[in-house]
Amino acid sequence: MRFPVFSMIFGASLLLTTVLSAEEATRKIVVFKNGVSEATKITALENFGAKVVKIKDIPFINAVVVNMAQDSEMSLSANTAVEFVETDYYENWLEAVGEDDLREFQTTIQEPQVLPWGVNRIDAEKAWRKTAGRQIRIAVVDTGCGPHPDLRIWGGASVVSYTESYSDDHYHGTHVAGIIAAIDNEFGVVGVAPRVRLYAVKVLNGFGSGFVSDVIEGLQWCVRNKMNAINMSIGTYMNYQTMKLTVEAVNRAGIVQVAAAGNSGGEQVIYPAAYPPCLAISATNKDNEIAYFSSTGPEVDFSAPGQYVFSTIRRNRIPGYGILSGTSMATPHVTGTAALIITMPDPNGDGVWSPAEVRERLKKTATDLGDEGKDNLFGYGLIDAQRAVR
Ligand SMILES: [Ca+2]
Ligand SMILES: [Ca+2]
Ligand SMILES: [Ca+2]
Repeated sequence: MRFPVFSMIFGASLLLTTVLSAEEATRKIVVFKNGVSEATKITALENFGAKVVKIKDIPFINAVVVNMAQDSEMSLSANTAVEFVETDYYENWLEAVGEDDLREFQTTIQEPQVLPWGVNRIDAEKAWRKTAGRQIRIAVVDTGCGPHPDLRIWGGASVVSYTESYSDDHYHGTHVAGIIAAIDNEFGVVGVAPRVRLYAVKVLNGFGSGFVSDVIEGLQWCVRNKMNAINMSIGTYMNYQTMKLTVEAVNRAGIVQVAAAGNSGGEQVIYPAAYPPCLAISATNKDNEIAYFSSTGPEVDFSAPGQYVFSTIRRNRIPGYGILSGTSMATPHVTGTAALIITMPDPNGDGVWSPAEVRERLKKTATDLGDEGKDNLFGYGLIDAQRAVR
């Protein structure tokens, strides 16, 4: 006879806590129209009563992230203050290259320092006579970076919910960071631009997953903290309007964005690389051929070494070194080269390298590969750091 009583109390408490069950609730990014006041935003959201729970603000694209019932999206979209509503999916932003993922992980100190083949191939070490990227601010938007004895990290941020730390609890971000900026010392490896100021922006968790709003928030941090260039060795097949708007706004802020074309092995470049403001990077192998895993397509701008790349690793809190393959590894070769370029006098003499000026310099100095001229595999060709700063 006690069962019905228990059931009634249980049912009542369900009603009191929230209307949303895990199945019904979905994270949505609500983008408001320009000029809409804070009060109007709150009213628009409050019209959904208990159904809307504010998660975070993204003033950068005039948006808030909310939890709301799936069936409320249509009515909220129709609100006059609202531009559009998009689902804030949680997904994996790293596409591992099957059997070529993390080889030869070593925790012993690598001595003496080695010049990784990719850094050597783009002749970055020959560019260092002129510049090693001093004072240029580079953000790695990824799983976090380090700590690692071969990386000097100047700062950063974590936008993931479970930690304030931008330390890497995966290994991807640390590997990418080493390709850009591993220190020129007696041990380990050396990056393309070893004197840059490296910033770790942690937008993905230890599984390489995150919400699109986390990536957007990370890019917002890059603008607020005046980065010169952003490395995005991350991507998705989803074409989020919010992500596109963000990439366009970052470009207007004058920040160079370099992104991985993807590891599908097919003709589909992932986002954000496929958005016009981003430099989309495909991967080459040691024979200057397109790597078998590299995504290709008309959106590819440049290619860079991406197979069997040796760099810094941090795994299970232990720093070391290891080999990874992917367009994720090609991308930081270009970001590092962009950093070298930005230290040089800019073409139109206004003292600032616009993203368009950087793109043009890379285009003029790349080594054409494959079919003559720009093509879907290599874009304008293989990056050449030495020529880029000549
Ligand atoms: Ca080193
Ligand atoms: Ca300029
Ligand atoms: Ca070509």
